Amino acid sequence: MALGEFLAELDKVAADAAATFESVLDSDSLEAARVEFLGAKQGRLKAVQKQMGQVDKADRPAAGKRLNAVKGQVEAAFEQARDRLGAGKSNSPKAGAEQFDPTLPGRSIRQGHLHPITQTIETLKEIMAGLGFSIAEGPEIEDEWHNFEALNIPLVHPARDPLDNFYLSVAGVGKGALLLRSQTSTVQIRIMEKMPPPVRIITLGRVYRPDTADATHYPMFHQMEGLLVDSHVTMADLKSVLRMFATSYLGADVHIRFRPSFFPFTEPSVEVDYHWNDQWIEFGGAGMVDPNVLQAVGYDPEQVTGFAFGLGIERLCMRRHNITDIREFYRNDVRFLHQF
Ligand code: FA5
Repeated sequence: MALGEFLAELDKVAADAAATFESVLDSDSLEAARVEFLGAKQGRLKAVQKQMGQVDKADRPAAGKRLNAVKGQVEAAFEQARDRLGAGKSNSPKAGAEQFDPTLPGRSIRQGHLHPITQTIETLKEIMAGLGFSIAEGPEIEDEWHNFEALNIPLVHPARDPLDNFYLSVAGVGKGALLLRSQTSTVQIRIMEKMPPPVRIITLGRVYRPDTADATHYPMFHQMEGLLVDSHVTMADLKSVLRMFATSYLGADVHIRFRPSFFPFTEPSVEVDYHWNDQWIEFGGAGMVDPNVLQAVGYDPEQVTGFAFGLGIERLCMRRHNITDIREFYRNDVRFLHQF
């Protein structure tokens, strides 16, 4: 076989490969082209290579050199086509360039915002600051002294039942076993232990109870606790502060009522309800601080009296925003959360 004939054959394969790889539209046709030209057994380059043996011996080095050069070109054309399809992910060779249209309006970035309960906490703080209360804080992991004992809840009291609390299995470092606090009343004790009267604080935060979730209960929820201790504090003060708070947060037309109740750490005690959708719904507990509690923190019940309240923050937010199921707050559905 003459060298010229061999080279012509190679040129034909090179030209066909260049045209084919340039026009492949998708990964299937790319693979088909690869097999046609570069296939190890049946590929066209392989077929030309097999003819090398027929070329005159003297011309074989030149033929081999050219064969290698063409092979390099075809491989480069294949790689180029593969990169083009990979980058553009499109059937059109020029699509990668066409996809950027500077005249289209940009996509705006969705801005996040505070969770409705966090927003509610901020609003409640503002209202209570207006009534002269400052903010206090306390830990969510508590010892039995602050969660029960100092609050006049003795060891035998059913509120301490392991089935009604989230006790922790770690060894206690405080007074008694550790648990996730079941009420923010713990912070009353922590504050009174630290400072002498008068006290006028609120504290807002998470509390935990193994309650079954339903429309008005959740195992983790938030409370706002209030505590006012001074000389001559009366139940009338408690009722007017709660009424002022309720009308500020829920509107002047809200109806609230006080029902006699019992808490070990207040005497007398009440529960507070608001009226909503033809029902009375409880949103908090309150009362006059029991003298035993004042004594436990070293205050003199002959000198000072006080009131305390603990309100469910979710229940307040529900009434204000007309949310009928507490579970909405914790489903993490952005369609709900974005409304606030
Ligand atoms: C208490 O937690 C008392 N510490 C309140 C208190 C403070 C009384 C100071 C006297 C003096 P109670 O368990 O009723 O009380 O809860 C208070 C409020 O928390 C309820 O009225 C309700 O609004 C809310 N709450 C209670 N359990 C849940 C729950 N599982 N899910 C959502 N909110 C709840």
